[in-house]
Formats: sequence, structure tokens, C-alpha cells
Amino acid sequence: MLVRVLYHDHCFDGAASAAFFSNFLKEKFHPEARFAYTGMAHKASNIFTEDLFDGDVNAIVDFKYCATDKLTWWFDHHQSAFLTPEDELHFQRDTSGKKFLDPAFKSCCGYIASIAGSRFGYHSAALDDLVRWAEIVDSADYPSAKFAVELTEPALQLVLVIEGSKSPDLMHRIIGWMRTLSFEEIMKQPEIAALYKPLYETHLRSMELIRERAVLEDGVVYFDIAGEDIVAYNKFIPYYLFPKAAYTVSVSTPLHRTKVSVGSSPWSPKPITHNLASICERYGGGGHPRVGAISFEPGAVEEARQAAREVVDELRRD
Ligand SMILES: [Mn+2]
Repeated sequence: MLVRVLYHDHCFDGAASAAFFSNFLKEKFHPEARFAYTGMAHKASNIFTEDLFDGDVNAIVDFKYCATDKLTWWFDHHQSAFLTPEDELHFQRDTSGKKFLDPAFKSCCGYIASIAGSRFGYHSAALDDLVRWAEIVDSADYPSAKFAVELTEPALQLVLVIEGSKSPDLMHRIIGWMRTLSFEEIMKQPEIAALYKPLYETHLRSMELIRERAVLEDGVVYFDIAGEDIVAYNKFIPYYLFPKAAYTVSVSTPLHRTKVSVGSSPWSPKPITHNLASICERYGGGGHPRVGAISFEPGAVEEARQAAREVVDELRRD
């Protein structure tokens, strides 16, 4: 029999959820099952098509609900789990006892482990480390900026590979390894080691670039990397370089847009008083109270810089 697992693509928790769920299902219900995986990405429309659900058993983990009777299992912990009110109604009417949503959980993998234990009496000591790391990574619950940036932990090295790789096949192999190997053993796979090296070098280059460009004043780090070939960076780097910083504002030019990022330090020496989502909303952006962003058209670098300067001024006052 075939179990089809749809999971949140290029996300550590998505992969960990798929791995945990697979072992849970195999050991508890279907010892003969064969597993196949499909990575799901957020986009504006047509996320789900019926042909995705080609298994004898179909599951979605760490991703939105789909209102189809072909769906057997569902686990999610996101606030916005439904694409439409009809989907939510379909979920509420479900009587299978196999669809679960709880936004209070830090990770979907942790949520599946909790339900598997409490409702189905399943526990696997071999997967305890996988669950523990999914909880840490998905909630960015890091003890220090050094821990988040220096990547000495194999699990955090794997995060860099998962978020940096473009290959769906590789993701499926990683899920397979997560079911049986430790993070240290996964990082020793030749294919993973080869991918990690250039990604880590780019990580170091982004750190050097931010070190060159960044200025800290009144608790706010500001830097501008518009036009550089480095478009994404580990968001904890500014707090690693400037432990006294409370906020970061940056201008960058990822593919197809110009971006102002506004963040706050989890280790800030002073209280974070500004709501960054509200600030970004004034410029047409959004986010969470502690982290937000504003998108501009590609090429609108001056406009983005102007907005960034205004946000920096506002954050510096207090
Ligand atoms: Mn998640």
C-alpha cells in the first residue's frame, strides 16, 4: 500500500513532521506501507489538485488543510490553516478523528508526537532528538545569537541545507534519513556534506558583508545590501555582530522585489516596545510584532531606502 505524505517544503519542521509521521504510521498501523512524499509551497492559487492525493492513505503535515475526502490524516500548527471558510467547515464536520490543528504548538513535529502519544499510545525514543530540534528550530528558540549563527550543531547545519537546496529529490532523501539517522550521521552523507560547504561559505560571506555595511546607533542596526549578490542572510547575524542591538533595519534586493526587513533581537538588552508589524503596515508591509517586512517593486531602491531611514529614526526614538 502507498502512503502519500504532503509536507511543507524546504522547511526543517515540514521534513521532520513527514519523517515522524511516517514512522508513526508504519509502526502503529501499516507495517507494509510504502511512503512517497510531495513538498508543498505557499502560493496565491491552485495549491491543491486532486491528483496529489494518489495514495491508499493520504496525509498533509505542517501545511494547509485541503477539503477533499481523499485526505486521511492532517496535522498543522499554523494560525492561518485554511484557504477558505468552506475548507474550515469541511474540517469541523470531519468525524475521522485523524485531523488535528493546534496553533499553540511550537512545531508540527512536536504536535504529531504529542497526539501520537496521547491518542494512539505511540512513542519512539529514537525520534526524541528529531522532535526536540523541530521544537527549537521552528520557534527559533535559541539560547544565544552565537548558537544561531555559528552553526556548530549538526541540526542547525541541516537547516541551512534544507532552506538552501532547490532539489525535491534531496528533500525526500533527507526525510528518509531523518527517520533512521542522527543529525550528525545525516551531515556526514557525502551529498549533504557537498551541499553544505558552499552554503556555509555564503553564510560567512553574508556575515562579512553585514559587518562591513552595518552601523549601530541608539540600539538600532542599519545596513543596506541592495544590489549585492547576497540577497538572504541568517536574521540573527546582526545581533551576533552587535550584542547591544535591540532592532535591525535592512534594505536588500531579493529576486523580483526590493525589501526592507525590520527585526528585533530575542536577546535585546532593553525591552522591545515597538510593534514592528504595525510600523511595516504603514508602508504596505506586515509581519509579527517582533519581526516585519515591507516589499517594494524591483528597482525601487531609493523609495525603500527612504522608508528604511524613517523606520530607523522611529526605532531610535525611545
Ligand atoms: Mn511548522
